Amino acid sequence: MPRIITVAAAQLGPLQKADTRQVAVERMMRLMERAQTRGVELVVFPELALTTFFPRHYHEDIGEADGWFEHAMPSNETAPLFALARKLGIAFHLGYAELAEETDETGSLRKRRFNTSILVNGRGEIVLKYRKVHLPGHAEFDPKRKVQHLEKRYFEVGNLGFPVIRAPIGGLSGINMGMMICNDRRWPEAWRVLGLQGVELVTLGYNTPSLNMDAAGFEAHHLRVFHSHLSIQAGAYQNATFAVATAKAGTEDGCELFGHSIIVNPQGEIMAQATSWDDELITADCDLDMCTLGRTTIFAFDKHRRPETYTRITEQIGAVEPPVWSRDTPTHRRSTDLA
Ligand code: ING
Repeated sequence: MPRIITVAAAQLGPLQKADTRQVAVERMMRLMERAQTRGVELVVFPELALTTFFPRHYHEDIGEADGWFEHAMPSNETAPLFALARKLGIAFHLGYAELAEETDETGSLRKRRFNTSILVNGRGEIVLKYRKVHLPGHAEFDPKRKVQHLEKRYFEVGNLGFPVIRAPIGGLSGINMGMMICNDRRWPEAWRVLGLQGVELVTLGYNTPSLNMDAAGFEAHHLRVFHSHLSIQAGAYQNATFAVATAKAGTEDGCELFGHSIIVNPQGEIMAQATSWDDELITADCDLDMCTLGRTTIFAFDKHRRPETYTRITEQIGAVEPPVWSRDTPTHRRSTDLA
């Protein structure tokens, strides 16, 4: 019996600073209703889907930004989306800014802020939560930048790892589901940690500027989308998994975010792509048995991986300078040589 699930990327157009959560939830509900007419069983919404991408705005006092965060989930504003999901029996992935009262690693109870996503099943139950690990940008105001990107100011690094859960979704008794958020998609480590847990469907949302906001140098505009797709297609192929990547797009507060949401299969092929920078639903029928070929041949991790040669990946943070060749440099170095 083929294990087929119909999924959708529910791309959102821009959310302005003045747009309320109700505006965002209404638009997401319309997309979920449209998804239902196409037999969709899982809808993936973007990163920070309830508000404008507020990390582009600087707040001296971080507490002033608390209004951008959800203090509960479901919240009063998101309850109608959960109710519609229950009514239609549709699962969904939602990205939002999470404000939690939680103990930290020192054991002290305090306000903690994360860039979070949840996976909610067709009965409105939260079956998985993920907190963004790779926070791009900077923590302090950067006068050189055209636009700020203050995720390191407003969010802590996610403390839930990259979890995978096998959960019933749609008509299937179990799918190995995993999540990541935006910048995570650029890091092969994130994909591989999910791949090493047998993930079959990675869902992710993103808010990515269409122009390079760093003052660090020119990057040709067409490369923004290319790099996003390259990362997702490579991650899906190299871990034999499907991926649904959903953008928040369009011009928010004068800043352009690109769309180009995609659904990718375990061969790395794009199955569907959004063509607008507005609210748009793209769908695909994913035959999960397609994961089997990759993970039993080229990417049969247990047969081919050599972790003893990968120690640098977990023991180093940044790159180190290589040795300079000289006539008496040995032509090879011991794999454990971390000098
Ligand atoms: N946005 C961007 C992303 O990783 C970025 C930040 C853009 C980093 C382009 C590097 C290059 O897609 C978020 N929200 O992570």
